[in-house]
Amino acid sequence: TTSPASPTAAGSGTNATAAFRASVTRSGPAPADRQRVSTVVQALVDAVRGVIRDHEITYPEFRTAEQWLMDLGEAGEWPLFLDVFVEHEVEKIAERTQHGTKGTIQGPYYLPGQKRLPATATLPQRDDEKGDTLVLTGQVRALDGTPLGGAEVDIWQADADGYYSGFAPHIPDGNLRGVITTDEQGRFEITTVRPAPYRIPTDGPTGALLTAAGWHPWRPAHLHLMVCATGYRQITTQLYFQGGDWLDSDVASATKDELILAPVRLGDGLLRARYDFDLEPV
Ligand code: MBD
Ligand code: FE
Repeated sequence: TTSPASPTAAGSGTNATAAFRASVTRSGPAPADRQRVSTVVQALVDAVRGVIRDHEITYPEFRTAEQWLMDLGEAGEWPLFLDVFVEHEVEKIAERTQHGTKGTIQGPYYLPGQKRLPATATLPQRDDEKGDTLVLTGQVRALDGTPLGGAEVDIWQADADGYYSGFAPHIPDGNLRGVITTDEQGRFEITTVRPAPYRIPTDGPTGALLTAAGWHPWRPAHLHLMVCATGYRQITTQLYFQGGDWLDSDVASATKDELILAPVRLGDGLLRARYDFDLEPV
C-alpha cells in the first residue's frame, strides 16, 4: 500500500483504487456473458444519450464532463464516486433475496487481513486516540436463533476526526480495524471510539462535483461490519447512531432504519450499544 504525503483526496483515492484492484484480483473476474454485456451496456449508453437529448446538452457541457471523468480516474476516485452514487442501488437488488440482518454498501475503505481479535477486544488504536469510548456488544446467530460461535466480525471505521486508517497518512496502519471471533455463545464485545461523520474530500473531483451541484459532502457517522460464519451468507453492513447528523441525507444513500444504534451512557461514562446479527444459511 502506498502512503500519501497528506490526507488529500488524491492520496485517499489512490489507496482506494489500489485496494479495489487487489480485491478483484483475489476473487477473479466474472465470466462475461455476451448477451448480458450487450443488453446492459446498450441500456447504459441509451440512458446517457437520453439525458443528452432531454437536457439539450451543449458542447461546453459535454467537454466539461469529459474532462471531469478523466480527472476522476487520474485521482483514483472511481471507487469513491461509484460507491457513493451507485453502490446503494446494486445493494438494493441484493437485498431482495437476503433475509436476516440488513446489509448496506461496503464503500471504498475496506482492507482485508486486519488484526485477529478474541470475542472481547479493543480495536487497535493510538495511545492518545481521540473520541468517546464506545462498547459494542452483541451476538451472531442463525435465523432460527442458534448462536454462532466462531463467527467473524470484521469491523472498520473512521476515527473521531472522520479519517480512515490506510487512506489518511497520519493514521497508523490497522488503526480502528480488526477481525473479532465470537465466543461459544456467538457473543462479542468490541471496545472502540465513536466515529465522526465522514466528509467526502473536497479537494478531489468528487468533491468538486458536489460543490458545483451545491450538494453537501457528508455521510452520517457509521461503523462498517462484515459478519461471516461457515455455512451462512455473509453480511456486509454499517451501523449508524441515533440522533446523529446526516442520517436523513446521507450523500451515499446507504442508511436503513434497522441499522441505527441507540447507545446509552452508563455510570462508567462509556457509551454502550447492542446489536445482534442474524445470518441466513447458504
Ligand atoms: C465512506 O466512509 C463510505 O462508507 C462510503 C460508502 C463512501 C465514502 C466514504
Ligand atoms: Fe465509511
